[in-house]
Amino acid sequence: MLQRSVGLIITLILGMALAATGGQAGGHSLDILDSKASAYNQEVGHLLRWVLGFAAVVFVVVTGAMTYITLKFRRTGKETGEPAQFHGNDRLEVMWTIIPTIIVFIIFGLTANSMFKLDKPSPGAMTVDVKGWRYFWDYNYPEYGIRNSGELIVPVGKPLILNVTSGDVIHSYRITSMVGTQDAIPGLINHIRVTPEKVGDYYGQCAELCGPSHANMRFRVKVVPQEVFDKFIAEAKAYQAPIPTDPTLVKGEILFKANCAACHAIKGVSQGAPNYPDLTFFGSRTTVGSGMWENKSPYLENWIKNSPGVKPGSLMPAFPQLSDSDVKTIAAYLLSHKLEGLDFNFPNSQKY
Ligand code: HEC
Ligand SMILES: [Cu+2]
Repeated sequence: MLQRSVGLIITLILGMALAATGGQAGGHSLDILDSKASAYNQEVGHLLRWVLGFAAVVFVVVTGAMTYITLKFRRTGKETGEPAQFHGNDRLEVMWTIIPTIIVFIIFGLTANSMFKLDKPSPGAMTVDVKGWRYFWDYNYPEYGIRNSGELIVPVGKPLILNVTSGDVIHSYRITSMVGTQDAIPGLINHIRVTPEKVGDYYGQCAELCGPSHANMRFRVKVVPQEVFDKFIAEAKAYQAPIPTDPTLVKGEILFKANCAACHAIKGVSQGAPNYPDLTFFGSRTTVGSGMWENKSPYLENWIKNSPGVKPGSLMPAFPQLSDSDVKTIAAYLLSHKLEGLDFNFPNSQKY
């Protein structure tokens, strides 16, 4: 018991130290209270400070009273018989009922105030449909007729409404440093309203145990300047898969059509199916395996060759029948599909 308490206290202290230094995770500095990222974080930070303040007062009063009483009434050895006996103290009991009640009402008021503030309708908001599948996230921009998987690209400073749902089991959508979690539940649409206020590459993670690769169900949110977003939309809408002329890419397309097209859509090449990632402009994706690895050699080849081997439980089959050179050829073919002049790889300083 004592050991467990000590362990818990050490964990807490380490956790706080980590939080204070901005806990580094894979090059992303995650900070759920980054007040520049969104109004949501600002409100949460504001509430947290109030609650911590009350908690500190309660802590000092309770431990102070306990220390005082323990010392004042400790056994001295000079006692003669039993000390005076009494039952209860009406004034004290009324106080320790009323004061916490008042504190709870204040916190309730502050919380309700923050919730109303954040729940205001956002005129001119952009809608994105977000759908979780084991183990990746799929995005549709209904206003533009664009689909993308794995990475959500949004403009800075524009209100967003994310319609979050799931195609299979319950997942949960969390953009760590920007906004709170919403569950992705089949047949139900939950909304996240947020205005991203800072350009950058945001780390995201499924937050509901959904199977063996739950922990590997990641994603990125790329908050880009409006003009970059406009360019993205224009290019994505007009996207035409290049007709391969290079012999490697010609072979790549044949291999892709034979092995991959039943599941994966590439606009103009294959229909695919909605429950598998869209690979239309995969060359512009910064990660492979749903936020797991950088989208480059050898990660991409390892993924194509044996996806369940590198990501346990992946619903993409392994392809032992493909030779290493075939895999390279397919990788080159996939990477040749990209949006020109757009780079969603941000410098280190802009990862959250
Ligand atoms: C039975 C359906 C199926 C087939 C066939 C299939 N895949 Fe996949 N693929 C998936 C699924 C499911 C995922 C998502 C897995 C995950 O992230 O957990 C995926 C993910 C990917 C990704 C990563 C996408 C991203 O954004 O991270 C690439 C690249 C990919 N597949 C390429 C291929 C290639 C190349 C082939 C053919 C050699 C192929 N796939 C065949 C189902 C399939
Ligand atoms: Cu999940």
